[in-house]
Amino acid sequence: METPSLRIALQKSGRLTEKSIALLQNIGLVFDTYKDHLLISCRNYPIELLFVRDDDIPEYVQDGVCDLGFVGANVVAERKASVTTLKALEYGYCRLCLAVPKESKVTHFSQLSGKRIATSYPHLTESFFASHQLPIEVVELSGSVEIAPKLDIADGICDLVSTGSTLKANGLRELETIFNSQTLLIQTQKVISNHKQDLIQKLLIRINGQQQAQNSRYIMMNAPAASLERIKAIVPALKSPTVLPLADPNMIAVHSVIPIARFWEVMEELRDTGASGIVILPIENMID
Ligand code: PRT
Ligand code: ZN
Repeated sequence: METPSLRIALQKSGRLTEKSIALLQNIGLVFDTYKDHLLISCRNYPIELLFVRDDDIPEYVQDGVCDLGFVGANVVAERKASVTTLKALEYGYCRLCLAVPKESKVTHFSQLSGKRIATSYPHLTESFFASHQLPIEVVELSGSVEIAPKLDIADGICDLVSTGSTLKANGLRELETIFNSQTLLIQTQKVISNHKQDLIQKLLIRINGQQQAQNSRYIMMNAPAASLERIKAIVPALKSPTVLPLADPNMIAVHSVIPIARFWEVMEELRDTGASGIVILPIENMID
C-alpha cells in the first residue's frame, strides 16, 4: 500500500545533512528536531523525512521505500541505482580522483596498469580503467583509503576530494579526476500516485525558485535618464527592469535582478553609465 505522504530519504549525519535540511526549511517545510528520530513528519506539508546512511539512499529510492532522496551523485553511480535524477542541488561538490604517493614515478593513470588501487568506489574505479582497457587490482576499503599506499597495501588510491588537503596531508599527488559529483535530488522509478507526482512538481518549483534566488541579487541604482538604454543592456532583468522617476527629472532609479556570476562585471559596466548609489540585496525567493 502506498503511503499518502511523500517520503524523502536524507543523510542522517554527515556532510550532506545540514545543507539538505536547510534546503527543505528554506522552501517552507516545517519539521521538529530530527536528531533522535529516523522518520519524522512535516508539520505543514504531506512529507515524511527518513534519515539514513547516505549509502542506503539509492536503494531506498530504487525500491520505492522512499519516493525521493537527497544523495551524492557519486553514491548513486557507485550503487548503479535505477533512479531518476530530478535535479542537481548545487552543494556537496567533490570529485573522485586517482592519486599516487608524491614520490611515485607514475605521472599518467595509464601507468597504473597492473597495479593495486585502494578505494571505497570499486565499481567506478573498475569502470574507469576498463573503459581504457587497463587491468588493475582493486583493494576495496570502507574508509581511510588515503593511508593505503603508506601501509603498502596499494600503489595508488581512488577517493573523493574536495579541497585536496587530505591528499596533501597524506603525501599523495592527484593524477586524474574520474567522476565529478554534487548532491542530487533523485526520484523512484516505481509507479507513484498522481497525488504524489503533483506534490513532487510543487516541491520542484519551490526548489527551483530557491536556487534561482540564491544565484541572483536584487540591484537598485540611480542613473541619468539618458543612460537607461545602456543600463538595460547591462542588466537584463527577468522580464524588464523597474524604472522609477526621481525628483530630478534628469535622473531615474532602476531596479533589477542580476545573476551573481556576473556581479563584478555588471558593477564595472554600470559605473561607466553614470549610475550611482548602487545597492545590492540578497533575494529570499523568486518564482518566474
Ligand atoms: O555515515 P554515512 O555513510 O551517511 O556518511 P559517509 O561518511 O559515508 O559520508 P560523508 O558524510 O563523509 O559524505 C557524504 C557525501 O558528501 C559524499 O558521498 C559526497 O557526495 C559528499 N562529499 C563532498 C564528500 C566530500 N565532499 C569529501 N571531501 N564526501 C567525502 N569527502 C571526504 C573524502 O572521502 C576524503 O576523506 O573528505 C576527504 C577529502 O576532503 P578534502 O577537503 O581534504 O579534499
Ligand atoms: Zn556513507
